[in-house]
Amino acid sequence: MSKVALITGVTGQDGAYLAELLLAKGYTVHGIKRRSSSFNTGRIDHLYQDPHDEDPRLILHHGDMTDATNLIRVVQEVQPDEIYNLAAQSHVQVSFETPEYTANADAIGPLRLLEAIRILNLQDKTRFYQASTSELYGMVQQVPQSETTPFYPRSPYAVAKLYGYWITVNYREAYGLHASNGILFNHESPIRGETFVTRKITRGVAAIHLGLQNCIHLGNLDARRDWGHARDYVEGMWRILQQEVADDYVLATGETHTVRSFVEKAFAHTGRQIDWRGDGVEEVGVCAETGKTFVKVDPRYFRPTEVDLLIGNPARAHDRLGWRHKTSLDDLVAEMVAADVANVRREHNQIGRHV
Ligand code: NDP
Ligand code: GDR
Repeated sequence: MSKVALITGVTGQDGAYLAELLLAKGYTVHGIKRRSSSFNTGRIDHLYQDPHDEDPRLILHHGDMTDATNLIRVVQEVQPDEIYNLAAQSHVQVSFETPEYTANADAIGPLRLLEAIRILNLQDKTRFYQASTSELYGMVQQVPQSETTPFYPRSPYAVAKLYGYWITVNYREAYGLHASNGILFNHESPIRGETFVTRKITRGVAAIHLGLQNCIHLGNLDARRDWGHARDYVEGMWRILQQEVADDYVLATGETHTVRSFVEKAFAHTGRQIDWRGDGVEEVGVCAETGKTFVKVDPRYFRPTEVDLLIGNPARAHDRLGWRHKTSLDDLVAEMVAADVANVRREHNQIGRHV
């Protein structure tokens, strides 16, 4: 009998990579997707089979993290061996604009799933993974950040995820659930959402390279992040749920880089060197060859409270899970820029403007 997994957030970046990984491992994969007025399954269309096929291995259910009855019904129907709770309003800046919704989906959402496991008496069968985040560390207390570093969340998103983290720990301790947190540092890919900084940069670099855009507008260039590849991190999620005893794990590369440095690396892949002039909101990135301004700072993208420095210590995951990130930042940037040059070219060719 193949194992059965339920992935919330299956239409997102991580959901797509995880579904692919679990299908390759022989799982039957159920995913929850939101109803949308337009198609929202672009990231998993290549994995999806006609539901009328005899034995589909990827099955989608409509649902929402804010709807407890729906979640209970789906969990009851699926009877999963493993639940990966990846669904969330995952954009930090957007959480300042939609704090209550973010709390409902990102904090109470995991509670609803944990309760579903209890209500349905699945605590001996179903293992639970909660998508926790390095944003929990927020204000820098100590670096590198590990499972024992104190939390100090700095956004409504991070505060909501703090509840998700602790309710997962609490249900493990109170009811003996096999429930684990992956405290994942930033991970990116060619299918990263377009409004996260890495993808915004690689799409912008591609459009500038093809002569379709003049400039990228960014916020805080000094923020430092520990960026890995999503493909490597979903492997870590799976390994976390294969442990005999549930626990919490940091997944990170152990390196940190500024947003400014990510910009330089991305432009370098199109043969452009960026020189920086001015500082603060006046800072611009100028193309060394042409003198054109390719990057401008726009305070609109500054956050009311920022997370300045993230660098993870993945020693526990190395030792206990045998997990290591495989993709270097340079390879990640190269893959993202190449994919976006192809994407932007295709989009423009489709509307008859060949580039
Ligand atoms: P994405 O934003 O790409 O995907 C989020 C997924 O959640 C999408 O499928 C989205 O659906 C779905 N979703 C959002 N709100 C709801 C809701 N109310 N009900 C049901 N589904 C919902 O995020 P990632 O794949 O990058 O991240 C996966 C998880 O990991 C998230 O919980 C995120 O907070 C967390 N995380 C991510 C990190 C990263 O660097 N990527 C690092 C640490 C944690 P739709 O497609 O319709 O929008
Ligand atoms: P983050 O990712 O907030 O770390 O959350 P994001 O890519 O949005 O920001 C990273 C850093 O870049 C700075 N920045 C900008 N960010 C965006 N989005 N747009 C800009 O124009 C811009 N300019 C500078 C930000 O201020 C920030 O410091 C991501 C999400 O995937 C979360 O769900 C996840 O929990 C964490 O990573 C780990």
